[in-house]
Amino acid sequence: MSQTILIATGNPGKLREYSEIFGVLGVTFVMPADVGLAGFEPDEPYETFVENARHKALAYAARANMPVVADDSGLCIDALEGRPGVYSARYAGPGASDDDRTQKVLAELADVADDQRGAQFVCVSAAALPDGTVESAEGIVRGLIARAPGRRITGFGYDPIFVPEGYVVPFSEMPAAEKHAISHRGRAAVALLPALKRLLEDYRPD
Ligand code: ITT
Repeated sequence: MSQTILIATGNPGKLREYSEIFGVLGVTFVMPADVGLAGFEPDEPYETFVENARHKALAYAARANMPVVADDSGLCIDALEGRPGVYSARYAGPGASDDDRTQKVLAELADVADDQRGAQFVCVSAAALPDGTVESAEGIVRGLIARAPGRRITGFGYDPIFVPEGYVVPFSEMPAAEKHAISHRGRAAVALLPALKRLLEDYRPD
């Protein structure tokens, strides 16, 4: 695959992860700042990951006039009836940090027993063309919410409190490639790949 794709996100953690995931797959990519879209923030008006991901991808593709990959993702906690879910980025209000959001989640789960701390990261990865064509795929990874945050060595966001099923350390303490091999984003990106290849084959720049 030799064409250029815009990794369409304002989140530096996601940017790095898509660069790593697609780097392995041999795709050429550019970032929003490379095409004059640093600071572009399409709205996320929907209640589902898939609708928001497709909407975001289409908004970036129309603005950048090139193929894009975007995602909508978040942490869905069983004991919180799926929260923060699609509100993961905004969970502790405007101006809050990743640490503020993880602390808010830990406080909400303070009285929740160890065997009730199940959760899943969900990611819908969407590829879009400027003509309005859009494809998407979902990835999920299940795990447990830790009692206290681990060290922030890799990853971003809620990684220090998410211990994937079958592991004893949180995502934030795993080598990046090991996270991508099982993560919601890694799985969504790999599942999207056949459709992404088709889109790029059909794409004719105007
Ligand atoms: P863009 O819309 O610009 O892509 P965003 O951060 O606002 O950036 P989302 O609305 O999809 O993106 O929010 C996803 C949030 O879910 C993200 O900000 C993190 O808080 C959390 N999240 C998603 N994937 C994660 C991961 O792999 N590790 C840790 N937290 C993650």
